[in-house]
Amino acid sequence: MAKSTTSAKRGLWWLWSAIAGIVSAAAFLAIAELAALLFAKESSPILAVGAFVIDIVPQPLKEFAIATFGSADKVVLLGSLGLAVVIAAAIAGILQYYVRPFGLVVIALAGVLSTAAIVTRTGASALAWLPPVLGTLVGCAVLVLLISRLRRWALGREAGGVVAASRSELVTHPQTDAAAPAPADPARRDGVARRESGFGRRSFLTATLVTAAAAAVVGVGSRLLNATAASVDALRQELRLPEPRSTVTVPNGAELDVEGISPLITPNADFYRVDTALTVPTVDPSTWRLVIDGMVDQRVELSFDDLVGMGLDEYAVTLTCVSNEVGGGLVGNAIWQGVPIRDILSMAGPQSGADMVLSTSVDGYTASTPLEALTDDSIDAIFAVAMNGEPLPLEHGFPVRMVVPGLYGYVSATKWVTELKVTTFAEDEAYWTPRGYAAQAPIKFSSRIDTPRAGTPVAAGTVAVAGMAWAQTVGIERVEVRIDDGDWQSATLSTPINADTWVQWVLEWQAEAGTHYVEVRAVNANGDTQVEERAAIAPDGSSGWQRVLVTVTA
Ligand SMILES: Nc1nc2c(c(=O)[nH]1)N[C@H]1C(S)=C(S)[C@@H](COP(=O)(O)O)O[C@H]1N2
Ligand SMILES: [Mo]
Repeated sequence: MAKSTTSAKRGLWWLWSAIAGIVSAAAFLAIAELAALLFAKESSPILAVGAFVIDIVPQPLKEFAIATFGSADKVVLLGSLGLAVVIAAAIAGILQYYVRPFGLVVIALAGVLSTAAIVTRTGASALAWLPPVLGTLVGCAVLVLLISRLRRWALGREAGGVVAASRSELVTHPQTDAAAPAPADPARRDGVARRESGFGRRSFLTATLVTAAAAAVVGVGSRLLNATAASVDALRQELRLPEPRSTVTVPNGAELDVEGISPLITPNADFYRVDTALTVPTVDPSTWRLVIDGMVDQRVELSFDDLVGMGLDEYAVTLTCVSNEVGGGLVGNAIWQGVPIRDILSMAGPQSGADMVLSTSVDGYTASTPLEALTDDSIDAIFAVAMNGEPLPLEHGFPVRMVVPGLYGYVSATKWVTELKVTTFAEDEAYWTPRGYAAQAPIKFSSRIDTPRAGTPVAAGTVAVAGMAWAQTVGIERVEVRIDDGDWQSATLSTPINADTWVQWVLEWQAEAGTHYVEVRAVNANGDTQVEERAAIAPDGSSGWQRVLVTVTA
């Protein structure tokens, strides 16, 4: 016999399933926001769909909204959109409970619509589809999970009153159970049903609560971080740096006209990025401070305006990562604008006995740079504020980073830098030192073949073998190429910008059909030949000559 309380509770399943739908939508949005933060900033479904709706609202309705709500029109529009999302999510939950799998269909539809809204926006990146798609998958998974638990709860409860509850029936739809035969033993039947129901209720409520809380934390957190990044990006767009006092002249002949060779100046968008930051730090230049402390006569603290006010000069420097394998792409060349680090260190007055500068970034990353490399008049170590004519991109250290010619990035090129502590190698350790990398790491000079490439056959005849070579602070004197272990031949070099930048090289090769080894090595301006012996990237950088197997077709 169904008791009256049971029938009252029975009426609530639609409400619980509506809540499950709303929590699934929250999970969808939270994961999409998180993925947007990590992979594609512009892909927030909340904003993209909002913008889409604003775009498609008919003009008369827009005018009506503006007339009625004034400057709050967008808030009203987005509020209505939010309400529509909540209602649709509730309906999805109810549908999934009563007419499986139509709830999933509603979420998938929302996924398709938001993906379409996102990828069709101007400026959408290649990964723009990822956040809404991940969100859809997680939203669907949460909906299935919650509704199946709810069903278990409902089934046990209703079975306890009216119908059977055999294990196999617990996973079937409640509606179908009305037709099921009653079991022979009512006491056993009630016991099983109550246990199942109790378990179902607890697991449903726990999963709902935990998912709702996690979605709230992840979603709100990601949205805030995303919004901060967007606002710092806006500050960067508005930032007007003073004209540099001096500029870099790129000499004639600095860039060779060879198909497939890397550009002499690496565009910011193509510049390699290496850091430990999970999300790009966002630093407002107006609150940024640089502190010089430690073994100094006087602690120095500078604002961004103080730094830039010292006058900017241009420097061309090729950056190299210690993780760059022979022939690899973790090397790039840019024209930076900045202020010599030695000028600022001298304001603080390093004390005798100091031999290292520990630089720290806003996110706690540290690098150990020999004090010598930052004070030497002949080394252009700078605090850089601009990269290739624009303020540093956020991911390359906005608003201020270090650039030190001749040292691998991990011991010198601290991005989002905020502090320089003058200290000793004996006293302090940087981020990578206890992790298997050397405390001091000058760049091992090297050369790279850009063209031809292994796996891309070339036609027999004259083939341009070309690439890059770098020996920061020293300069490249010669690049040599040999084919199939033949004699070393001198390549033609581009005119270097300076000793801190890479040079391009090219050698015309009369290639005959077949497969051939093409090998390169550099000689630096001191007359040293690039080290032949292969070394791994740890602890202080790779070495060896790059050798490419090239297929030449007849
Ligand atoms: N704050 C911070 N700065 C950092 C790093 C980092 O992890 N965090 N990585 C360094 C390393 S290993 C290299 S090679 C260069 C890379 O600079 P880029 O990403 O602008 O090419 O940044 C250096 N500066
Ligand atoms: Mo690096």
